[in-house]
Amino acid sequence: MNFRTLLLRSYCAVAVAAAVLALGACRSLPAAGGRPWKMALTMSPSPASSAGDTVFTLKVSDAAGRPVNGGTASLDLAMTSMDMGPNHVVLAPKGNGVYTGSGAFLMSGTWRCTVTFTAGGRTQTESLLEKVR
Ligand SMILES: [Cu+2]
Repeated sequence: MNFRTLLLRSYCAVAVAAAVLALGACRSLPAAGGRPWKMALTMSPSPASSAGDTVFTLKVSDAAGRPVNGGTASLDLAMTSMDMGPNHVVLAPKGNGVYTGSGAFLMSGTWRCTVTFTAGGRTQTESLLEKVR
């Protein structure tokens, strides 16, 4: 195993650990303690592809499960392995706590998708990792 292989393996281990952390944090999100909302992000296609645009759908609900309307929602997309510059996607309100928008993953690989949601003077951010084809 040469140095390059070792580096790649180290990177993969870190990426997997980060993915597990991100997903774990997402699933076990408490409604209280500074995180007022439950946010679920889905993508179409899934997994996302660098060959075309991806449609993002964010569903936001409060601690009681009621949809949160009247907020502003956006996404920032960044590769974990390199700086590709800013990639900001604004999500438009569709009612019933749903916010949608489309954006482009410019390369295949692992991307961090950071959601920022603001309503009633509070902001919550969450991120997940997407393996883009
Ligand atoms: Cu890249």
